[in-house]
Amino acid sequence: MQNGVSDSKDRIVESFDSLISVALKDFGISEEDIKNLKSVQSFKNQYKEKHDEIPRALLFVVVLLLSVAIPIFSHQLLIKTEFGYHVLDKYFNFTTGSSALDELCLIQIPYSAFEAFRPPVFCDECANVEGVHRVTNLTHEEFLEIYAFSMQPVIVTDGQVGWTAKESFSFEFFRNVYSEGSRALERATDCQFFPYESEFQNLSAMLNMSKDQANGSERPWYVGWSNCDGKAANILRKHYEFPYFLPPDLDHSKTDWVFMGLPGYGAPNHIDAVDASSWQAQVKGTKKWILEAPPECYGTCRQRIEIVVEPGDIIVLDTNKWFHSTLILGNETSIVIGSEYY
Ligand SMILES: O=C(O)CCC(=O)C(=O)O
Ligand SMILES: [Fe+2]
Repeated sequence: MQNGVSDSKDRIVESFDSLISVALKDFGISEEDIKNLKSVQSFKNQYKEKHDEIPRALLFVVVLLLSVAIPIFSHQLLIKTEFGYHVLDKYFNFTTGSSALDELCLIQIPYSAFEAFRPPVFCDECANVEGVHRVTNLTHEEFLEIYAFSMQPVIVTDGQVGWTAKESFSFEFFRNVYSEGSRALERATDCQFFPYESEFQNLSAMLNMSKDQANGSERPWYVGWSNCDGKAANILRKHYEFPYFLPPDLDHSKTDWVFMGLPGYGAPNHIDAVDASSWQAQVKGTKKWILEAPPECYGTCRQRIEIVVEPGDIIVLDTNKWFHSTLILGNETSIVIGSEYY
């Protein structure tokens, strides 16, 4: 069908050309006169428009590639590979005298772009997930087989037995964990800070809030941060252990995360781009998690799952595949410590 149309267009062009050569040779009309004829100009314009369609489509693809796909691809190449990291480090050293580590958060992809281009979830993984399991005495084998690398979330209710975190962790505790000058207190890429529902730009500002604000009688706050300070990590680890159900051969080398804030607040709905699933120990306070299947799995998977995590629980879920938001319930400030595992 398409070929038939373009064949007949080619024939029209051929006949048009032969008419013009007759006019030039036999009737002695000049080329200039022919060009100026209204009908010739309109025919040429129509022909040009048709031929412009392909270059325009090509131009669109090229612009799309240049403006979206290539920046995202190069971002990933630079951030996620050792070679890319080396290149960035050299570049930042040369231009600003600082390291790539300190500068990387300046070139993070905006969340909306990341979300639009995230890899789709393979919906078979959530098709049988009806809710969040609640278990105790979870063995390494069961954890590996059912939960470790699946979309089935689980709450382990005896996960914090023997920990002293519950007695020790508080706003004051975290204020004292970081010594002055700690790189965790300022902006740095390997120690991320999520201000969520707060006015704070970094961990330092958060830990320096007034006592009244900390205890909830002033402005709201709910924040999360990854701990990149080795000294602080050693202090934190005196008060918790790697959850007993995580087999030792899983890689636990990822940094700790802390999420902390007042009742009534929480993290807005989002999906993560971390490298693995993670565990979160609810040390204090009560947190509601709202999980949503990604849009590509609507109709295959349960669209929304809500679950309340109590103090003493550890929740394990893949935050790269479930959209999630949180809300602190009750009266107690929520304090959570967690990490990723491979
Ligand atoms: O604990 C929260 O409020 C949010 C945590 C979160 O988004 C995560 O662990 O990926
Ligand atoms: Fe998250």
